[in-house]
Amino acid sequence: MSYLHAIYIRRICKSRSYLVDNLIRNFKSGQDRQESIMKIFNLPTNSNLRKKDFLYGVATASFQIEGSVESRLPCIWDTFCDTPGKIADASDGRIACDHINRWREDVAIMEELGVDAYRFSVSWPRVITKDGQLNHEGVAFYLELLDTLNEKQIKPFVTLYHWDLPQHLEDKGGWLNRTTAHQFQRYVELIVEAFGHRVYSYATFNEPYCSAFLGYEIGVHAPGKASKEYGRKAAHHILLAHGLAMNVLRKNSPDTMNGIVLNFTPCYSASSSEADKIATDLADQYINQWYIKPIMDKRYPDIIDMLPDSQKPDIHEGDLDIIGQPIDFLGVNFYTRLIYSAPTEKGEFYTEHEHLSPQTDIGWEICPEAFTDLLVRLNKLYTLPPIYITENGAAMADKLHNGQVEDLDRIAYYDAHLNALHDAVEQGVMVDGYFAWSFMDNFEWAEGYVKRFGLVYVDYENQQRTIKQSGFAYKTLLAERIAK
Ligand code: GCO
Repeated sequence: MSYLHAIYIRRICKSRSYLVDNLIRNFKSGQDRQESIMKIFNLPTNSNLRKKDFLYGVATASFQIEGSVESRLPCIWDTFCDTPGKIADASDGRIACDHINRWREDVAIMEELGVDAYRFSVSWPRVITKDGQLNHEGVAFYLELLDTLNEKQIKPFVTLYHWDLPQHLEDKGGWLNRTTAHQFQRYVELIVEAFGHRVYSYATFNEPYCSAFLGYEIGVHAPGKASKEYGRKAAHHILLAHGLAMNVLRKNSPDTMNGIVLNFTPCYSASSSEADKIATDLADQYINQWYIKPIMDKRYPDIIDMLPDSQKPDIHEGDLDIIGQPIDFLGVNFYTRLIYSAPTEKGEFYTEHEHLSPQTDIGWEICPEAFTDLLVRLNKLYTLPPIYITENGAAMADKLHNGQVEDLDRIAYYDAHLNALHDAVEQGVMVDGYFAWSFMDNFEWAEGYVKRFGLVYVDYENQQRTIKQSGFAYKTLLAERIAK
C-alpha cells in the first residue's frame, strides 16, 4: 500500500481512525496480513447486526450481469448502449458477466461467501414475448436458478424491474404511456404464477427515481429522454405499475414478502440561511420524498403544487389508493449524500453542489453519518414496514495483483456503513437485513465496466472471478454471527 493510499483510507474513515490505524499497522507488519485484513469489520460485539437472524445478502441486476442478448428481446438499455456517447467506455450488455452461462459458478461463490440471500432481477424482455406470452426458455433459466438457490438455502429476493424495459414498449411511449403500467401488471401475473413457491421476496421496482428522473427527465440513463415535462409523468406511471403489481402479489403470492426498493440521497443544506434550507427541503421533496410519500401517505409531497401544469403527472381518480396500499417491506438503497443551496437560475428549486471529498471511485462522497440520519428521519416521517437495506457499497479502483484484490478502501467503506446502520438500529429503526452492492463487478450503466462495485472481481478478458478482500471480510462477518 502506498503512503498516499494509506492517507486516502485514513480520510475516508476519519470517524473510525482506530480501525484505519490498525489497517496500516497490519500492512506494515506484512506477514499475518491475509488473516488480519479478512477480519476487518468491527461492529460492536452486542450489535444486532452480529446476530444470526439479521439477514445478509448480495445483490445484482439482470442487464448488468446476464449477457446473452440474443436469447431475449431487445430492451431500452441495448438501444441506449448503441447510441454513441452514452456509455463512458462505449460498452454494452451483450456479454456482461456472462452470467446466463456461468450462473452455477456464481451461485457456488455465493455459497462460499455464506450469504443468506441473493437479490437479483428478472429481465422482462427475457421472460415475456412481444405478444405478451411467457417465453419458456427465459423462464426456465430463472426456475433453475431459483431451485438451486433454494437447495443451497439462499433466499431468493426477486426484483421484477431493474430498468430493462422491453424496447417495443418504449417504442409505444414507455413509462410515459399509462398502458405500460398495465403491461407490467400482466407480466407480474404471469411470472408469479410461473415461479410458484420458489421465491422468498418480491420487489416490484428498483429505484423508480433512476428510471424516471435519470431516464426521462435528464436523459443520462435509458431511454435518454430529457424533459421536465416527462420526469414526473414517468414516475407516476411507474408508481402506478408498482401498485397494480402489489395487487397481484398480495392476491396471488400472499406468502412472499412483497414490497419496493427505493434509493435515497439525503439532502443537506450548504448553510444555515433560510433560503438554502428551503431549497434543500425542496430538493429532498423532488428527488427523495416524491417516490416514498405516495406509497406511505397516498399523496405526493407539497412541491407538486409548485410545478407548472405541463410538468405535473396525469393522476386519475383512485391512482393514489392503488399506489398507497400496504407493503410488507421497504428496500432502501444508500450510497451517498448531496448538498444544496438556493437556486441561481429562474424556474429552478435548488442548486445542487458537486460531491465533497472523500469520494469513491465513481465520485460520490463517502458519508456514513448520512446513512444513519436518513434511516432515523424516514422512521420519524413515516409508519414504515420492516426495512431491508437492499443496496449499499462502493466503486473502488481495484487492481488484480497476484490473484488477489486488496480493496481495503472498500472494506473501510463497508465497515463505516455497517456501523452507521448499527447506529440507526440502536435509535429504534427496524432493519431486518442488508445486501451488499454488488455481488460481483458488472456493467455500471452509463459508466460501463470501468467502475467496479463487486465483492468479487470479474476479469472481463476471460470472465474469471476472484473474491476480493472485501468479500472475505464479508464472509468472516457472516460466519461469526451468533445466535440471538
Ligand atoms: C443503482 C442500481 C444499481 C447500481 C448501483 C451503483 O442504484 O443505481 O440499483 O444497479 O449499479 O446502485 O450505482
